[in-house]
Amino acid sequence: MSSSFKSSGQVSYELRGDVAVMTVSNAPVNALSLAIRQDLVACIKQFEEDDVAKAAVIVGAGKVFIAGADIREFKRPATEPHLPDVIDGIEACSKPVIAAIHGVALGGGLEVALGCHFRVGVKGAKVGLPEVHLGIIPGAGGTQRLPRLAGYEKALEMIPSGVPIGADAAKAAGILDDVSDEADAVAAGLVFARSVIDNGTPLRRCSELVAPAVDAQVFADAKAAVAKRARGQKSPVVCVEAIEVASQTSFADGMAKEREMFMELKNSAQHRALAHAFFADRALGKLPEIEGIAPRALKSIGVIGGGTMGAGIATGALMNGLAVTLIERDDEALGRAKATIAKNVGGAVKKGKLSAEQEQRIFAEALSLSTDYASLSEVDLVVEAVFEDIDVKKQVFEKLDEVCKEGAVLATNTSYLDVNAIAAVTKRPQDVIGLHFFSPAHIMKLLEVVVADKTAPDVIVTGFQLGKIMRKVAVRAGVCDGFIGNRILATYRAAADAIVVDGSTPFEVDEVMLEFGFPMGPYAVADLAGLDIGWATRKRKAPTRDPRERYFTFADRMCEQGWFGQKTSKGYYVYEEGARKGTPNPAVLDILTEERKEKQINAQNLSKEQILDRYMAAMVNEAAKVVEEGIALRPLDVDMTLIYGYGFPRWRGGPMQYADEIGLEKILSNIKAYAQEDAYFWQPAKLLEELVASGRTFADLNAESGNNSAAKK
Ligand code: 3H9
Repeated sequence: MSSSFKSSGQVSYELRGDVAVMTVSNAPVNALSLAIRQDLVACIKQFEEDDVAKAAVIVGAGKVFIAGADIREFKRPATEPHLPDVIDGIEACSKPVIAAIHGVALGGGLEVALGCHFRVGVKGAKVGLPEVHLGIIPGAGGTQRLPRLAGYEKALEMIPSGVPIGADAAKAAGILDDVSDEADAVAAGLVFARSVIDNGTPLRRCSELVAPAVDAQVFADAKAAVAKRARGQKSPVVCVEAIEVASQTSFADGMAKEREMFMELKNSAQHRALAHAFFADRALGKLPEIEGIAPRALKSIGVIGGGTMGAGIATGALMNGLAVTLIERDDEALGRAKATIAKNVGGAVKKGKLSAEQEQRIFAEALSLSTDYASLSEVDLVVEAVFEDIDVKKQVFEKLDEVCKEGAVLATNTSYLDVNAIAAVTKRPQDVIGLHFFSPAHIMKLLEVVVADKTAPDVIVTGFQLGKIMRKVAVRAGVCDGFIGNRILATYRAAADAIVVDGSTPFEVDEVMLEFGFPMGPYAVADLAGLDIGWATRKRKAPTRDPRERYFTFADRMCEQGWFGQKTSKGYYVYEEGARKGTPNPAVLDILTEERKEKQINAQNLSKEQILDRYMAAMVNEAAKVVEEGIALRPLDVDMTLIYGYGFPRWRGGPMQYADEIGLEKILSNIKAYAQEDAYFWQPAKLLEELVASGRTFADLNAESGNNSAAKK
């Protein structure tokens, strides 16, 4: 007998002989929305009352089983039926319920499966509890059922890291009862259900299992390790605490405690920031100007210049399957470039990111080295990474215009020069774009796709496509000095220099930013990058410097003494031979005292909070100008640029998200107060003033752009 029952339509109920198949369909990832939760309750009731059905199989429609709770609903008050209750209902069922998993079962999706009496996966399926990446913990029994089923150590491995595991590993851990050879989840579930019915296998409820006891020290160690890794992020530590609760109390009490912990984190700024980052990641490539447009062919690329940057770009492309022709001026330079690439690729092999065969193929087949531009005649895209000088770059583009095939994309890796001026020397400005990689280019995630006035839409798409192939996070940027990232960096660095000259120390500023969540403070970063780089930029900009700008000399004084940072063992910090971490260089303080004396500055003693407020106000103000001018299309583009390229802590969501949390009114009033001291530097962004006047936020701007799925519904 076959009957069909449809509740609201999103979870269907269908009898296959004596097995009820419940199919969750909520494209694209079957997130557990209110409608799905209601339907699951209705389906379970139907199953209990169905005299024909002896077992039930829950499956997901489309590509995955269930990817978790619907994150978009977290902004709204929780509505019944709550997921933990839905899952308790499944587990309480008097007849066997089997989860048949394909694709992924993540978060609430795995929690649904853990509420079932049995779990079977098809090959390639993955299971995980990635809630920690959203600043929360599993909140529908994951922290209580998983340790009971798979043991505390497995739970401590999976939940605080959020990393999913494959079907075989899940079976080995006892999370899956079987990995099926069947082609699809329905077939796998039906086979499993048959054996359960025929064998009369007793129901196995995770809530009733008892995990082997572990020493309390295991939790203490896990907490310490996680806290060190998480540096300020709360959810990883709370994940450990919630698992520990499972070892201390009854299942019911553990569930109540888990709910409490989950709700507290769900209402936290860290969750809002990480959910924002989740949706922002997915919105980056969704741009009206390229919607529906296909990329150009992209199989081979050329790289001009084999220095650190060029060799890094070539490495990244080669590691991701592209053929690369690298151009240098002579054989010696080519030899150096090849050695750098070999070192980079060798490092990737050591880390297990690449196989020895892939390494061999790269040097046997994929990499060509040449001193002749004519070798670029057939490549699909060229990235120029030569010396940062507009005249040198223009000469390169004139040559590229002569030798490259029609339709080839011509990209410059400049970090601040005018891409329009570079495009203008070619007869094909529509094919010219900026592709700003960050060093080391085979490792750093960020890629600014810099769109010039005449860049064709399919060239923009091809820029994004290159980012995808090279596993970068590509952000669209407009043309200005420094694009999105370096322009904002220049401003907050200038604010830091003012803070330091006005009385604080570089070490205090670094400490504040480290505590904020950056991996390094700005002065430690400067030491790493090389102080000579900033020195060269200051000299370049000297002729055009506005006389109203406060100019600070301490960094120049340091460079004049040959202190270029780590590479000379001395900069803001002093480095022992081979050490990457230094100790404060006291001589810097003398140089600062000297500058204050010269400029008759009375040193002010700023608190940590005051330092942070100034630093962040400078960052947010410049970021607002970048959005106002259309250099970044949306605030979220700025946020992701700072997170992926500049070490901004993801759990704070980027500067614009941070500003929304602090309140734009407060940021603006701070800026106006600082302007009393330096009206030139602290000119408030018009956009910031407009938003404050209209009571809107940067999040509202993201939503108004229509391309941020977090704002949908
Ligand atoms: C949770 O479960 C809490 C519970 O413990 C407790 C509750 C009480 N919700 O990534 P994609 C959207 S928390 C809403 O591009 P892929 C996504 O925004 C959740 N929407 O595809 C995108 O929309 P758009 C724990 C979601 O194939 C579209 O789906 N679970 C959700 O590269 C396609 O996504 C997680 O953290 C969601 N849960 O990757 C898993 N998930 O097209 C989060 C996705 O409008 N999800 N969307 O931009 C993922 O890791 C990946 O999306 C997945 C697919 C691997 C599933």
